[in-house]
Amino acid sequence: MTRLDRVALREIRLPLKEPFRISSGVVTERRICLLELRDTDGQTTWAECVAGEQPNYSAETIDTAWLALREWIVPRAFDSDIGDPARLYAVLSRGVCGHNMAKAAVEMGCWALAAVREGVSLARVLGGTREGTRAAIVTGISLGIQATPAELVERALRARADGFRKIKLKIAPGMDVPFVAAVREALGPDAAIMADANSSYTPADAAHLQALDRYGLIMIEQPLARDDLLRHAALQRLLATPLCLDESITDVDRAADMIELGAGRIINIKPGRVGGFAQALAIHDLAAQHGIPVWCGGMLESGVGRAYNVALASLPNFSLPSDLSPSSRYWERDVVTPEWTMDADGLVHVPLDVPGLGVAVDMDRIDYLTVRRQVLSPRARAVAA
Ligand code: OSB
Ligand code: MG
Repeated sequence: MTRLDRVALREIRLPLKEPFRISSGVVTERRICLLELRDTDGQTTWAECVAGEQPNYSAETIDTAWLALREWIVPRAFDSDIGDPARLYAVLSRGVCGHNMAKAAVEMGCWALAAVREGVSLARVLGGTREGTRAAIVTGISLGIQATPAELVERALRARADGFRKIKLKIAPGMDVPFVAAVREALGPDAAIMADANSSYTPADAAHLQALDRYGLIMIEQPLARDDLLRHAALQRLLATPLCLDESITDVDRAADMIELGAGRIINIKPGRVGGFAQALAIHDLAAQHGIPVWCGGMLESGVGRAYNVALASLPNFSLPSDLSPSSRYWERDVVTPEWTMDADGLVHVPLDVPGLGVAVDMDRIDYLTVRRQVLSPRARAVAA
């Protein structure tokens, strides 16, 4: 039996190089909750809770996650055998609705602890018996909404020159067709371009969204409300462009619903959004059975959260480029060594043969960025504030 022995929560503040704007809000500095986990074998690792500062992407925020971790999720984890991390999601979900990102932080940390105990990489643990683990991830970039099409084109050209293999444009009503048209015109017909609306349209916009069909987007991500699979299905029937769902897919059952309803043809898997790796793996496998491609989305993670996404994206059905940009796209300096890098072919290499996360945290950097800390232990829930 392996148990968690100590979980230390920290909030760090990491300024983005450039503000990141989506349809529902803008981020200039990431407030990130990091967890340091220790098990009863004395092994340690780090994890990241991907919740943002505002409840605009989902209901969770860093502050709700901190509360949920301290009050319900970490205490449940302390009472559980973490030897088989695949079983943890069900344990953490018993009597706790929602709070997927908070659950995921602990659950994924326990997968990393299992990797450390076994002396293998997280990617190997996740790959398990599946064939076709990738040694490198084909990477795309997610470009925030810009003031003008010209500014978006400038960033898209730079992204292509840097080697990114997919360019995602954030769109919103009033910031869509001319922006997409300008980027398509500048990059030419072969560039892999997609748009992400973050739920900013309604079914009344269907005719307007049909205008995007002529730009050859590889997909349109999450045009409608998060809990609206039915209307996504109706919209998909009106569009030639495949829909990809992000916010809507909160667990494997929602993925099954999407497939049955025809509400989308591609899934963006973010392990934080679905409560961790057990659900992410289930979605990956279900999608593979149905011929639905998946790719790994990002939540502007630090190098810690990125290690988890890189490991996940090494699975075989991650067949489209993932939003796993290198550290330098986001930060002046990341919190891990080595930092995450991308080569000129747009590949991020998976540290397949390094035990655990494959990167070390830079303790001095994390201490410098920390604004609050709370240590939780099975003996005394909150040891130090
Ligand atoms: O919808 O994919 C999204 C960031 C914050 C919230 C939602 C989304 C995003 C991104 C960022 O697109 C992608 C990245 O981390 O590079
Ligand atoms: Mg998205």
